[in-house]
Amino acid sequence: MEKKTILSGIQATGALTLGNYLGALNNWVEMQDQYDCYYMIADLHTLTIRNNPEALRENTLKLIALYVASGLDPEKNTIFIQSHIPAHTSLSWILNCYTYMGELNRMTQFKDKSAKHADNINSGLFTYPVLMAADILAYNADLVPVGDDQKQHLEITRDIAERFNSIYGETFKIPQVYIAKDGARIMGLQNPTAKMSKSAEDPMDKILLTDTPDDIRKKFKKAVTDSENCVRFDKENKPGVSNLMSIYGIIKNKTMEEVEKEFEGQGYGVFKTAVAETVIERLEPIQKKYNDLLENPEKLKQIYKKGDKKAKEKSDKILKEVCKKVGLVIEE
Ligand code: ATP
Ligand code: LTN
Repeated sequence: MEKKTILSGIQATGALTLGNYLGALNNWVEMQDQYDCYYMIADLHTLTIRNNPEALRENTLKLIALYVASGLDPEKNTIFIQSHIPAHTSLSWILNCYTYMGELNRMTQFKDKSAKHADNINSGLFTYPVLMAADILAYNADLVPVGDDQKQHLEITRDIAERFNSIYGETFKIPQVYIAKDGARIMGLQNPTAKMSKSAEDPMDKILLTDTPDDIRKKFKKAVTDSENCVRFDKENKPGVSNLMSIYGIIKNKTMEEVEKEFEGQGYGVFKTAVAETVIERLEPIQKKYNDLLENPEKLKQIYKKGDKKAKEKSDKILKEVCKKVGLVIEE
């Protein structure tokens, strides 16, 4: 039987956080054997906010290194750069003409990012979900593994695909969102009621995958908890402790009850140290591989060139079919 197709991506906005790893990358790694996987660097999406051009270029390559260092095997996965594949922007334009302003206006990410970047509410920020829909539909992806915050973008992708199919006949597969139960939403360490975000200003709020062991220890030590001093899972009333428990549970593969039992009668000091050491242990081999890869830019180039080629072949075919359906003259 043919393998199902997966597509996902991460923006090249800077160093990845533990939230990106546990919510996205870690799950991708687990899926690489069962599916035909396409993982891209969403560099075009990154342009919706102002970037230093040199930093964006550097972050794109670093992100490829991090994909591989986190366990994505370039032999098994198609790892590529979004801007290298013209089908994404071409399809995005076409899909724009099948997307309503009202739908885009409802996107919470647009509202959040407009509030955050009030001086630069550009139309790319508004049509961001349409480019994302194009990323997914250009590969006829069956499954899109993302964190909880991207669910709404998947819903609009499905709506656009269904609308197109109902006008032109079966063209796109309707993709399913895949949100892993654990790790769907890792929260900030200083503000555990908001997600841990790589663009957060406060460095103490986020663990970066490139943080040193000492940074990690310091950040967990200062993580916001509560005054109960009891390791108990209660997201509502104990968001800080519950978040730390989730992090620990995912890495150790333990349920929340098991974590509660393990730390029964012990205070937050012991618990925080255990969480920090667990994270350090998980990140150590990733960091080593990441640093080795960064010293070998030729290898990184080989990886994305190979991925680009395969991604282009697949997406060109689907784009062509779409162009044909809407009435564009195509070269056979
Ligand atoms: P930014 O702060 O630049 O908006 P981000 O940290 O939210 O970035 P994205 O590039 O938007 O990261 O997301 C990459 C992937 O990581 C997505 O699948 C997203 O759902 C997931 N992700 C991001 N933050 C978290 C988090 N705190 N918990 C779980 N998953 C997350
Ligand atoms: N919007 C996503 C990144 C992204 C993506 C995609 C994820 C761009 N295109 C296609 C899955 C599929 C984000 O910010 N996490």
